[in-house]
Amino acid sequence: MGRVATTVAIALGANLGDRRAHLQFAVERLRLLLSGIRVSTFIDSAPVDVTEPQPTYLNGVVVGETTLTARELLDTLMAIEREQGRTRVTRRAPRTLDLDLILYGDAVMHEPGLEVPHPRFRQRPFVVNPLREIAPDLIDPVTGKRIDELA
Ligand code: PH2
Ligand code: MG
Ligand code: MG
Repeated sequence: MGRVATTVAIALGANLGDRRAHLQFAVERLRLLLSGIRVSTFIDSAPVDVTEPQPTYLNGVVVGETTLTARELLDTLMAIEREQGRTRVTRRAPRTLDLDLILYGDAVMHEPGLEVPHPRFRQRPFVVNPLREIAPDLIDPVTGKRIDELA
């Protein structure tokens, strides 16, 4: 009995070291994990919601299909972050690689460490704009809107 594949959106961010290499590393890992992968353009983005000045982010979004559960996918994303040298010093500290689960099909989940849709993604152009580029017709299950209606 196979699990049904779920369409997921993952936001990529880096603002330490070779940012493009870090995002490319993540994309290679995600190619092994997801089927039908779509990768957005990477964009420079000024840090938002940070207390101290930080380097500019490079951000992008990947969309694909997985048979992993949301929790399994989240654990795998964190393992990829660690592989790329991510340490968790303080919340929202500069980082080599950040992989955030934005959408997991039409699931709405509020569990410790696992909130989908990502609660702030609608206000974040560095997520919504790359997502619109590759998947304008995905539906945000909270607002019921298409991504290109959010942007
Ligand atoms: N990530 C944050 C906080 N602020 N700002 C930009 N521009 N890009 C990010 O990826 C980002 C941020 C926390 O994960
Ligand atoms: Mg983040
Ligand atoms: Mg994160």
